[in-house]
Amino acid sequence: MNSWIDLRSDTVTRPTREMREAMLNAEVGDDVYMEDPTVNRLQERAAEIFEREAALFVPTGTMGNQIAVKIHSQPGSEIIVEESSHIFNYEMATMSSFSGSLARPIHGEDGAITWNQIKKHIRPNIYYVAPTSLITLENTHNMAGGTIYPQAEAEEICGHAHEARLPVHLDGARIFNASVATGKSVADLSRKFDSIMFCLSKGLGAPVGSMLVGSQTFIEKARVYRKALGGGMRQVGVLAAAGLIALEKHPSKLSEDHANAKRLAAALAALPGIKINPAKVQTNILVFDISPAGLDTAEFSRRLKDQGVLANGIDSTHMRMVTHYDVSRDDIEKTIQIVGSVLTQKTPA
Ligand code: TLP
Repeated sequence: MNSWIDLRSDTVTRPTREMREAMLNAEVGDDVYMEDPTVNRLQERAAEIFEREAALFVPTGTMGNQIAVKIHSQPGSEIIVEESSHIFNYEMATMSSFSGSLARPIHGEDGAITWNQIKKHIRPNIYYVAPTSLITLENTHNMAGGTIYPQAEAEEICGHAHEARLPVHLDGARIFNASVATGKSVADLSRKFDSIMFCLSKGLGAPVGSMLVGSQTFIEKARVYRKALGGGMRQVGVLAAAGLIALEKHPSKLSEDHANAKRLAAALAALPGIKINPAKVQTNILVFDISPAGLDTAEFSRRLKDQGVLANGIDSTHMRMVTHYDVSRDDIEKTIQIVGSVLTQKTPA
């Protein structure tokens, strides 16, 4: 156990005792032979919860997203992405190296691009341009500060895209946060999408694992690409056991993380030197501007760390803080105090 208040990400959670016990007792088999009963159960439950035909356990969200890109796109095509999306910025340009496609980034207000924007960037199937093959959206949007995709907009995009014979993939790493915040089921939030990736290892708290969800045909193809990428795991029921607890029991805990994020945002907004609109903090992520404080994020992070709080900048002026189940309300109150003292700390001459 360490005593850091770790707000760097919701990926940092440690598995609960219940998860560890489930891992110890997990019934396992060889999942490459599709014989791991715990993995099979997790996949069936994910498909049921999303009201889809099938699901596949993958080691990471990145692998899940990139398998979906590979299936939906053709080499030499363009993929429409939001400018600050994870799939574009933090997945090692895999859509170019693995799928052979080019990203066409579009700026979205609070991370949400609209059909009106997208339609101007769809390139036709003509011999002299690379055609658009896929659209990807992110809900909640990580770098926009955990924002929820407006549902009507997402559905409009899917509807028009399908008329244009274009698939739409959802990076739903934190779709359960969107579900808890809106009161809509994850199935309703994602029904119109051709495929969905969601993470067990973010706010849901599993140590490892993400899921791809979609049609039977999509998942059969995904299994092949997972193997090609070296993601065919063997007695992986030990991980799926923790994943099942994350999926069944942890969505209901996310509202606490959201309340903590809102409390933190309201307090930070009142501090001179910090710019954040607390009304925009909808889930468990805060992104705020510290440039009025006259500090860069490297220095701000260093000062926080000296006082026991871990948080990173996403660029030289913006910090990100993420709440999760290993951060208590008490930790949030301490963080508020510490941020206040960091802002007034004298810069050594
Ligand atoms: N996000 C991580 C970092 O990579 C930035 C984090 O700390 O938030 N989609 C979204 C929206 C994500 O936020 C992430 C991880 C992924 C995909 C990839 O998941 P993993 O890390 O499992 O490959």
